[in-house]
Amino acid sequence: MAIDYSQLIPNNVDLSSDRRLQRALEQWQPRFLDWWKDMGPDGTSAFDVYLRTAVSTDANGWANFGHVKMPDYRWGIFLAGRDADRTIAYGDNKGKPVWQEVPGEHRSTLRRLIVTQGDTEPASVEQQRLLGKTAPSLYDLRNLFQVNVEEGRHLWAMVYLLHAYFGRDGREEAEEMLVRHSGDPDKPRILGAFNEATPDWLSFFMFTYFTDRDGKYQLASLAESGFDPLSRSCRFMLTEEAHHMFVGETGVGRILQRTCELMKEHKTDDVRSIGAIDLPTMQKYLNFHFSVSLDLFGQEASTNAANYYTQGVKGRFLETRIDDDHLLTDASYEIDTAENGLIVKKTVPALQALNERLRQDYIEDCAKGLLRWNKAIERAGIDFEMTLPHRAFNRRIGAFAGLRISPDGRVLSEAEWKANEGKWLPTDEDRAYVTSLMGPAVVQPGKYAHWIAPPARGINNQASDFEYVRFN
Ligand code: BYC
Repeated sequence: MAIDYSQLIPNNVDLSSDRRLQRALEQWQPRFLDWWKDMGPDGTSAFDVYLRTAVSTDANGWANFGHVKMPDYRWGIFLAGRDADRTIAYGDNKGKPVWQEVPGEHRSTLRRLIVTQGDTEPASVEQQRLLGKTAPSLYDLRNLFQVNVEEGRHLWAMVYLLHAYFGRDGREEAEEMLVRHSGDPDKPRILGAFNEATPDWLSFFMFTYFTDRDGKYQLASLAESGFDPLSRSCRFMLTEEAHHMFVGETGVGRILQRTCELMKEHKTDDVRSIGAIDLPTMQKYLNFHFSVSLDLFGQEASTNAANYYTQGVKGRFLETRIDDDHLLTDASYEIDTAENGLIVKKTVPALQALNERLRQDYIEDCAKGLLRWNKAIERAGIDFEMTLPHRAFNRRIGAFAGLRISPDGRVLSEAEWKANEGKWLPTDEDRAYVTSLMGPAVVQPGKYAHWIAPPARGINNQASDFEYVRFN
């Protein structure tokens, strides 16, 4: 269904046929816009930004480009098309038709998952609120804003589900989405990574590479849900998510490229003296964002995850492409866990290991970008390799939470950890240095901050000096 942009809330869910729901969402809308004004990208409401806006959910419809003021961005509700024959692919309900309404027995589980998912979306916008002030180029500024408006729209997608299917509780949860705030000591966001600061662009690129990639894996698992409206929302969100990870991968890649160029040009490793971000500091930022993102997958052995699967509420990554019985009642899976202060391998029932299995899929995906970054470093003739730290490094959730583990996976004493922590994670000094490079936003079309290389090509193939943002 094409999207009617003349409506207050653009949508492809035939919202006007349900007046009550439409009214409820129209009441939430001004609160959302107030939140965007107060907590979204600071001081940007007059800017015209070259944004991609979805006009329909088919392949040609979701990438329409034009200059838009962000408060006027057509936030809306888009669900991927319905497959009338879709059945639940796994668990106790395998083979049964998917649910168009929420089954009573799964109501609280589904609500909780939707709230957890929804909470991350405005959280990331809050985390990135001030980055526009120090954008390294108009190209990057535009990408930041694209990510921000899409996270806002993802919130809309989850709020629609809460309003449409969870009655009064759902409406209350939708209100709470705008009351919790990233890093707020009294009302924090639900998941840890979304309460960390994103104060500089290196953090932003690492966040979009690592944390948005958790989004990809969680959304893909929720896209397998037996609750069809959730599945359809997540399928459409995934199309948008790909760009966020692209921003992260190319952003980190462009910083690496610039650093390597300057190392060669000045024949030095000491690039801080010439205003670039040194490779060891980039590795520390990587270690931080990777480990914080690993926590987002939950416990290694989880009965919650087993229940979600058995009930048909949340599946595995690309569930239907996996060649097994999709019941997992007799299967086992080997996980890394901790016992008596040591990292050990343990075979557990596969149903309990679903968080860990998803984490493993995620780790393998993360490694692919590092291969590309390392090739670029090698091509530059520089002897340095970016690596993913061990999955147990710097964890706060799960079996390794109480342990001190080095990036290469050795269990350490507290004293050893303290003596080396500053080599592995960004220190205050590192953060101060990176922050010191974040000058006023670079606003001349085609110009870039000193510490980052230009992109290989423009958005939507625009020329290198295209005016992605007009400030008015
Ligand atoms: N922080 O059995 P477990 C994205 C709690 S990112 C705090 O493992 P479960 C995006 C857990 O709640 C994707 N608490 O739990 C990216 C549980 O509490 P109870 C977001 C945590 O449920 C960038 C207890 O520990 N989407 O979209 O299997 C920008 C036991 O744990 C954490 C989702 O996360 C944590 N990290 O797994 C914008 C999908 N981890 O029951 C957006 C929805 C665990 O003891 N969420 N706990 O009170 C889920 O599927 C699950 O809630 C989780 C947790 C995978 C997160």
